[in-house]
Amino acid sequence: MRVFVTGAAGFVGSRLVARLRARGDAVEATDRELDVTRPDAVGAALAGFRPDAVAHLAALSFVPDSWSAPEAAFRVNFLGGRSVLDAAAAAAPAARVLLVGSGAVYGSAAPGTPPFDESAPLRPASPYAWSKAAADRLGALRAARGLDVVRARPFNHTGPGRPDAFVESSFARQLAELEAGRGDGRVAVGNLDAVRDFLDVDDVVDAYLRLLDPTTPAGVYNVASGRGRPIRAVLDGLLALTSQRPAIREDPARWRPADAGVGDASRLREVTGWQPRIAFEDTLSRLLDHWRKQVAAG
Ligand code: A2R
Repeated sequence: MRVFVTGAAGFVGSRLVARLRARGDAVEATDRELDVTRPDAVGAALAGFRPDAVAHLAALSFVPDSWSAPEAAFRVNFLGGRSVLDAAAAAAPAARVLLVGSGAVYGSAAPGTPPFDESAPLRPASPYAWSKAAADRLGALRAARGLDVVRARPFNHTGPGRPDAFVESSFARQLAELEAGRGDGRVAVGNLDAVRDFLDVDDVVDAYLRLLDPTTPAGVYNVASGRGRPIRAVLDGLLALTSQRPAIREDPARWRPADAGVGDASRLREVTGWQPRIAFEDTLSRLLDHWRKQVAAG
């Protein structure tokens, strides 16, 4: 298959490209050098490559940044998505388009609420989530006009290389630093009662490979474990992997009221046979090892 990937240098995109190439696909891997907010450039690139499938992952992906720069989030995440959809309709109208959105489009629920399935109303609660919800709605409109669009709504995913702006990677980095004798013996945390749904990034890439398959029916798919984990359990999981016993310091800058974001991926499982294969403990272990190496390398 010929696959055109945006956001190919990112945390997920780099792994997706490696998997596609390993199975023999011809891949056009693009990132910042092809600014997705420039429709003409995206159109020319797609017309030149003539893909069978497009995986659109380019985004500004960190939610707090979207509060400080909402225009940028909207431009890249919504208008960038529009560029890709329009370019595909014009230059590769038969291509499967995988539009990677976010489970954040559902907003948040009280801890203990059942997981969101794809029929849950969209209640996005940040500029990031608004921009992803807008792109999702546009994807649905383009699909109604005949474009072969799959909208993915991934929940949290992590693994080695996840930036430490994200909570689980921040904990792992701090513990690796304590092991190396750095820091003040404390780990800074936000609200440990928040509940999130974590997958290993490699399981998410596996889901995207199935969703890129043109025999998978188009539509909308959550990509989620279905299991809510309090952030406290993520910290405990990492503490089980180290002899460090740090004090916990609540960082007011990271603190938010506790809420839950958990997805129901029954549809993805039933339609594609996908299931997560990597135990969360293994994901945390690889994440911590990654940070140990980073810290050792300075
Ligand atoms: O912001 P950078 O310099 O890290 O570059 C990101 C890139 N990107 C763009 N590419 C083309 N044109 C743009 N205007 C543009 N703005 C940003 O997209 C980065 O290399 C890539 C996205 O990768 P990450 O931020 O590492 O996201 P991740 O975790 O791989 O998530 C992939 C998708 C995104 O749509 C997320 O919103 C969703 O999964 O959860």
